[in-house]
Amino acid sequence: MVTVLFAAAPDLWPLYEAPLRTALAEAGLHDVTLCPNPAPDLTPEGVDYIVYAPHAGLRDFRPFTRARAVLSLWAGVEGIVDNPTLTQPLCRMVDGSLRQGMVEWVCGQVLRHHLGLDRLLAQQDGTWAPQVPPLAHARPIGILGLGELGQACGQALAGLGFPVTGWSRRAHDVPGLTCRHGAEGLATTLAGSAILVLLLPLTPATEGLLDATALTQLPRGAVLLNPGRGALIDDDALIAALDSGQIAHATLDVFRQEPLPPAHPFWAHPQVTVSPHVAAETRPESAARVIAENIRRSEAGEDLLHRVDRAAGY
Ligand code: NDP
Ligand code: OXD
Repeated sequence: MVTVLFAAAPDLWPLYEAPLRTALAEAGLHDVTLCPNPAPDLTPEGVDYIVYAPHAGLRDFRPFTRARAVLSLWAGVEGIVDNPTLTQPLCRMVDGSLRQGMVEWVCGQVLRHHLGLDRLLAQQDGTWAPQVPPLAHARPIGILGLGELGQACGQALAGLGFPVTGWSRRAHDVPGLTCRHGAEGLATTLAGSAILVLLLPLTPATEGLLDATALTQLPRGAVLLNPGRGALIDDDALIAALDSGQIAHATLDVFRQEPLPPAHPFWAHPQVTVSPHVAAETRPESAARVIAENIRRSEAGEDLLHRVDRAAGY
C-alpha cells in the first residue's frame, strides 16, 4: 500500500484526482491511497509521497518521516528548494504540455513584436501606410536559460528562421542555436538580442540579473519577454529603461508579487504588457503521468526523474 498526499491548493483537487488515479493505475500502481490535504484520517507519518504545489501552505516537512519524495507540480521550485525541513528528494515538473504551452506563448509574443501587430491594430483608421517587417533572419533573439523550456523555445524560433542565441550556466551544444555561457557569454548574448526571452529559474545567482547594467547592454529599442520569474528583473531599472526608450516594450508573465498589485506601475505603463502568469500552465492529465511515473520508479528502486539540484537551486 502506497499513500500519496496531494498537497496543493484545494481547488486543484477536483481537477487532479481523476487524472492521478488513472495515471497511477496505468503505471501499474493499484494499491494506492490518494488523499487531499488536509485528509481527516491521515497522519504525516503515514505518507509515502507528497504531490506539492506552493499555494498549499505546506512548509514543515519534518513530520513526514516515511515520505520517499516530494513531487512538485510546478517547474519552478524557488519556493521550496531552500526549505531546511525538506530532507526528502525533490522533483520538479518537466512535461510536454508545459513545454508546448511555453513554446506557443514565446513564439506568439515574438511574432507580435517582429511583425508589428500592435501597430496594425492601432492603424484601423483608414490610413494606408505599409511598413514591411524584416524577415526573421534579421531579428536576432536571445534566450537566457537553456533548460527544458529555453531549448524548446529556442528551437521553435530557430525553426521560424530567427537567429537564436541561448545562454546558460554550463556549456551546451543545442542544434540550430548559438550557445553561450558565463559572464562574457551573457554580455555577448545581451548585445546581440533584439528580443530577449528570460527562461531562467529564480536562484540567488539569477535574482536581479536584469538590472540597469544588463538592460543597457541590450541594443537600444530591444523587446523583453519574461515568462521566467519576476525577480529576475529589477523593476525600477526596467521602468527607467522603458521610459528612456532603451527598452521598447516588455511583456511580463511573472512578477515579484503575484497577483501584480493594482497600484504597480507596470499596469499603467504604455510599453508594458501584463500577462497574468499564464505562459505555461501545468495540465492535470499530462502532469499526473509524470507524477505516477516517478512514484512507479521509486517503488521499483529506479532513479527518480527531474531531481532538483538543491545546491544549484533548480
Ligand atoms: P531548467 O531547470 O530545465 O532550465 C534552467 C536553465 O537556466 C538551464 O539552462 C540553466 O543552466 C539556466 N541557469 C540556471 N541558473 C543559471 C545561472 N546562474 N546562470 C546562467 N544560466 C542559469 O528549467 P525550465 O526550462 O524547465 O524552466 C525555467 C523556468 O521557467 C522555471 O524555473 C520557472 O521559473 C519558469 N516557468 C514559468 C512558467 C510560466 O507559466 N510563466 C511555467 C513553467 C516554468 P544549465 O543548463 O547550465 O543548468
Ligand atoms: C511553474 C510555473 O513553475 O507555472 O510551473 O510558473
